[in-house]
Amino acid sequence: MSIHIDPLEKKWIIMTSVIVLLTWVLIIYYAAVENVHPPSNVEVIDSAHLHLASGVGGGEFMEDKLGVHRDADGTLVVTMVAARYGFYPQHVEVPINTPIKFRMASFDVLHGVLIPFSNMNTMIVPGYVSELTTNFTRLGDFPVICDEYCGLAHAYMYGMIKIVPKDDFKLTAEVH
Ligand SMILES: [Cu+2]
Repeated sequence: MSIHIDPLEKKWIIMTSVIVLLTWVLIIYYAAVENVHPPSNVEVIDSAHLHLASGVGGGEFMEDKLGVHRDADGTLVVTMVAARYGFYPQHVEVPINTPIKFRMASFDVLHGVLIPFSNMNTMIVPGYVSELTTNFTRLGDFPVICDEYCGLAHAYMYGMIKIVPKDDFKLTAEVH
């Protein structure tokens, strides 16, 4: 017994199957080869009180604690606030070929962060801390771009990151 499938229908079955297959191949390729994964950190914070020492987060995102510092275990951490319309601090400097942990929080609305030529691309959702660790492999200045529409001046929301040789890197401030 054979089922009759209209030739046009058959064509579409093949086309959609190819698209689904291609999508899977690309997802697996980017995950395995380019190290692109959805961020998995789930950590809540009170976005309306980022500037206060009290409350969830314990003042981690207070103005004087932002920037590059070293964790207790020696990891370099970049603590950053995204707010309409900028990243704070606006300029950071990190060494090449070193794992850098980013911890970011939004002060107001949904933002995104993207750094070209790296796998850095995540959303910064108000109420949550976005955390991801990445490794920069190119020297130079790169823009830190907001890639989630956040308001009228969204197109002007960016910061700068400078990737320097390991020997040239110096922590400007020891913040914990
Ligand atoms: Cu933005």
